[in-house]
Amino acid sequence: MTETAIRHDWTIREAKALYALPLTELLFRAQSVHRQFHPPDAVQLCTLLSIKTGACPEDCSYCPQSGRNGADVEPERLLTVDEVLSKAKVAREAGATRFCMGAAWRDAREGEQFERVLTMVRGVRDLGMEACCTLGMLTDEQAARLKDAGLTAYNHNLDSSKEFYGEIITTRTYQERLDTISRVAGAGIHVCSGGIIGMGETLGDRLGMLVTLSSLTPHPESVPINALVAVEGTPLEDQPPVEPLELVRMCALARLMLPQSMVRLSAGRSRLNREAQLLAFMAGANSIFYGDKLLTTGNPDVEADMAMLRDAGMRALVPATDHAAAGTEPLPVTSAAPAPAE
Ligand code: SAM
Ligand code: DTB
Ligand code: SF4
Repeated sequence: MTETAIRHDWTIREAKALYALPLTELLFRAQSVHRQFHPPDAVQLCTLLSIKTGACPEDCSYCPQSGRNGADVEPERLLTVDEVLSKAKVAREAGATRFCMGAAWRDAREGEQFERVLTMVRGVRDLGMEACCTLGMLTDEQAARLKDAGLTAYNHNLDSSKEFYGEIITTRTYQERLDTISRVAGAGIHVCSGGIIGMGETLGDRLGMLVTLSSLTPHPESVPINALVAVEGTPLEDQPPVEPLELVRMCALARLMLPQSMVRLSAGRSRLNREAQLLAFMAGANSIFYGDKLLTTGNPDVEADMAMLRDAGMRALVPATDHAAAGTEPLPVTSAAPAPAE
């Protein structure tokens, strides 16, 4: 196979043509690209923690944490540094290499709360883990301070296409999302940006989001692909579940259009059986949220994920940068494939 170019000029038309390929052909192409840029047997394990839950002023119609939606989420103040770091230690013990802290804010707070988040970031880095935050919009100064604290990545999703965005959120614009992403990249922090499928959008909207992500320079370091978790009390509570093969195809398109990015099979994994998840890995997904909870909703048990990876003979990814820095070989993985029965 010829070497894959990193492109910033994908069109919806091209993306639709790929999407329409027979699944076997699409998987083959996506896996061929995957192997040029990533080990085929490794999955990044990222653990999420909601550090500030609920009562968000934004009106994102998918989100159980919006104070304008009627989901049964108990609002919580910003956690203490100790509370967060004790969860990060548990995640590290379980094998996670990235710890992602999410806050239900429109924009990151100033003052003591922001200082606290910076201390959390430093603490997570001191534990030897990658640190990611998602705190809403940022100023240039906040982005620079997060970078100084050692933040690895900042999650700020485009969520869908520019055209569909106004249907799901009215309290901010697509351009504001792009502006924050550009501030994050400008500060030298890796961008984590993806979206949600299953909100009532068209295929063109799903692929339009990937076209926009691929137009960014550089491409986002990671791209979470979430299937809507339709939470009771939100305006999207009655959306039908995403068909697993649509999620698999979406992962394949993300892999083909964003060859170097980590493609994270994110929310909605609880509804997928192991075989569907393994198809998504074949399609180029190489990262998951790992831990019994996402922010406010459930996620597969750690034991079930370990068993899935072990039975598939796959391993947890160890960040290359940490290896290079430590001059070490990849850690032995708790999920090492068992010897076949004699
Ligand atoms: N408030 C910040 C923001 O919106 O950027 C950070 C937290 S927010 C919960 C992070 C992301 O979670 C959203 O951008 C959305 O993609 C995802 N998300 C929220 N609710 C979801 C749901 N019910 N199903 C799937 N993904 C969801
Ligand atoms: C992302 O794209 N998905 C994560 C993370 N980034 C912050 C959040 C998923 C949230 C699912 C609904 C919940 O648990 O509240
Ligand atoms: Fe708030 Fe983020 Fe949820 Fe939107 S997605 S309501 S900004 S927490």
